[in-house]
Amino acid sequence: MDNKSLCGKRYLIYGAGASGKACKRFIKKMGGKAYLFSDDDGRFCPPPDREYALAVISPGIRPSHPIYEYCARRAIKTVGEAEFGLNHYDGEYIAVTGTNGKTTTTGLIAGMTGGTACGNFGYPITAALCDNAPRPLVCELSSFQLRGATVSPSVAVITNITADHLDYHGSEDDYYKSKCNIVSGMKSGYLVLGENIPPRALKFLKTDVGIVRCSVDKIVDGAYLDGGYFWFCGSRVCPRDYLHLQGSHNVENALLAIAAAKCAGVSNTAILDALLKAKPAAHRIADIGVFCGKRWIDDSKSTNVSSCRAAVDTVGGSVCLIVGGRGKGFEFDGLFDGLDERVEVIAMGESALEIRDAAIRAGRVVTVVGTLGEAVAVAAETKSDTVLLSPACASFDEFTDYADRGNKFRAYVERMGKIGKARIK
Ligand code: UMA
Repeated sequence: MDNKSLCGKRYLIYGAGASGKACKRFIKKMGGKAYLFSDDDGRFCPPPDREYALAVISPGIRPSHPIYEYCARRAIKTVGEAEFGLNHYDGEYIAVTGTNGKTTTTGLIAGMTGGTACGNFGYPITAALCDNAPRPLVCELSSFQLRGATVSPSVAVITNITADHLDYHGSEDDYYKSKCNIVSGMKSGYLVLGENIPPRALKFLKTDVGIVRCSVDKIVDGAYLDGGYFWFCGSRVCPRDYLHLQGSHNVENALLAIAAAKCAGVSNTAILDALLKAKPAAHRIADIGVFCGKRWIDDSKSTNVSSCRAAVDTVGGSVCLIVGGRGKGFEFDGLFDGLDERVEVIAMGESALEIRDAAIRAGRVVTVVGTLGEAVAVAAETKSDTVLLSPACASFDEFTDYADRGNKFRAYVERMGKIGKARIK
């Protein structure tokens, strides 16, 4: 790391969440001066005028936020916190993006390589640098973090792509382009590609690095499943049964992780050890237990239609699905497209009426409620074997984030179990 590069310089940081705070700590550690700002009561207050070497912007700050105009008028260059951190990291790193499966894949690769999962994973990259976290860094990068960024991992992974975060990106193409920036600075190394990447997104993928494929149902030049074993480029890696994470989407995640780890030179022993130890990410198809005669599952981490449908596919029997929250600019028709009759739907939150309209178009009926508490109470009265919270929406209409939503869901369910009736306020 080039310590001198930050020394004595002033940095404007915008966004006082995890990224902004970590970035401030990092800049100070590196001898720079950090000035941290954020909206006050939801309103932009222009930071005091000073000579800033650079403005480091947190990922949740939208491209339309006035801080960008503020910086443009003063000719202050802007950079995202993740790119800023990676620009000051002298080691090799693996980067993972995609619409779904990024967190699980990132965690698996970190386990296999003995490195540190960071970035959108919930541990800012600048925090990992401050903490001298074990290498290699395995960086989960969101479309927010990749928008306009140049990064150069030694191995890049794109798990899959379906349109998401359209409220932030403004168009599907902007979202696809941002995701494809994962290879923007790569001169060598490998790009591991999942199977589900639409041609409209692939056209933004301009790279000469080696492409490694992954497949659950055919033999490809990369990682695949065959005869009950995981394979990589014609060599057996380990039995598929070593993976205890539920669902076919997790087999895809494991293949992506195996491919990335093999590209990084990891041994089969380290790979199978990591697969054996893998635990599901928090709030991702997490079994809460049996209450009021039904199983309750927390999949609060699902914030789009495809992850919700993947969760539904992992649950057998009759299912009461709780969906809704803050929409992200996409349609909900995909939620009902071919949805099994064994699934009944409760729609909650800001997007409940939009979901109801999509259901009507598909000839289905949904129950509309206001809040998660009401949804839990209604779900408890249904005849379904399992209640699955898999919202396919952001959480910010009622909660601070998806973890808060998942924790409150568990608390409502456990409380209901204790009082023995479905009355939640
Ligand atoms: N703020 C403003 N004005 C705004 C928006 C935010 O002032 O218009 C300020 C507020 O002070 C607020 C702070 O910015 O406290 C929040 O910053 P942030 O939204 O960038 O969030 P961080 O706490 O820094 O967390 C971010 C990621 N959040 C987002 O991208 C929204 C976290 O991903 C990530 O784990 C963390 O950095 C560490 O890298 C979360 C996420 O929801 C899990 N990601 C999205 C997703 O996975 O779908 C992309």
